[in-house]
Amino acid sequence: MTREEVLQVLREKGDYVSGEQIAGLLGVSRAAVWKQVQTLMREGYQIESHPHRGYRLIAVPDRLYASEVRYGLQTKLIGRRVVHLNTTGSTNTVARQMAEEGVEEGTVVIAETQTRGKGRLGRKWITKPGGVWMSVILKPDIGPAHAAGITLLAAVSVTKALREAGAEAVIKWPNDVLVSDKKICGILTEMSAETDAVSFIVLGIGVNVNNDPPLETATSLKAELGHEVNRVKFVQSLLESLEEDYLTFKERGFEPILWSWRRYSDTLGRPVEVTYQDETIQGIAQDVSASGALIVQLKDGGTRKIVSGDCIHLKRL
Ligand code: BT5
Repeated sequence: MTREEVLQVLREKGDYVSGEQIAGLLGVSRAAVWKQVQTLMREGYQIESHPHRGYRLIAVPDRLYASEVRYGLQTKLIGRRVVHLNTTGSTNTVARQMAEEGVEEGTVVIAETQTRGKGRLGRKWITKPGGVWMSVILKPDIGPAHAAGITLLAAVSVTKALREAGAEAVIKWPNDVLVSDKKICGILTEMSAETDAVSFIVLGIGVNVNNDPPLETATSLKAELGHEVNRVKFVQSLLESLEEDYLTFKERGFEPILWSWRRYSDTLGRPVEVTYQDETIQGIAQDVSASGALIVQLKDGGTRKIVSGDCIHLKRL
């Protein structure tokens, strides 16, 4: 018997339930039930314990525990397994190790804080308590050249979840989601691949939710909405939109995802400055390709296809 099972009984009853009844339902001793109740209380669950009436769940902690995230989660694949850590170096590193050990697709690693949050190209990702820092293990049937498409897909899913939470989110190529022109989310897609096939992808998603924005150029849901949100609900909504988009991609490829991306994109149609491989170019962002590359129209009329780089939105003319 696990504490999750005890928690589930308490949740379903919604009122007092005796230790004896729980013990009977789960086929264990009353002492074993009490032990799990104590563990739950240590984790921050508020449980009232009454000598005659039994136990009653009063409040759940503001933690992204697996038992919270999975409770009521409407997905089949993404989040089948959730691993919660109070703190770790980087959820992407933990997820990569798990993927190498063969963990199933859809596994999610979530941490309350990270000590070495990673951005792209060795940059740092600032991780404050109150945000959502997680990595999802995916095993898409694609070649390594198409992995960037997964970043675009995730940006679409995050944008949908942020909009559902009430923020006017838009996408900046390649891996940022912005609200009020400030970065609310960054995505770090890492992969392990053979020459012609991806063996797994670690999709790292960081969203400033109930934390204060860590930089001038950043914002958070709390800062935008003026109040905190329920992080568990936000993660569930994010995992649900991610599953929807990922299943669409599995069935029909990147094309329908690209259409959503174009709709949510703040980059397309704009003058942009893109830096990649020690080169900086300016032009108008025209489109994205099926593999996630940005197509930029240069002043001289030519076009450039940029697979990965950093993009700055310039003022519209
Ligand atoms: C990213 O890199 O935006 C990818 C961020 C991915 C973070 C998640 S959290 C869960 C998972 N585990 C990890 O270790 N990472 C992933 P990039 O495009 O290189 O942007 C990095 C830049 O964003 C930094 O140089 C800062 O300027 C800015 N930045 C850092 N922390 C930020 C934050 N919390 N909010 C907004 N901007 C931030």
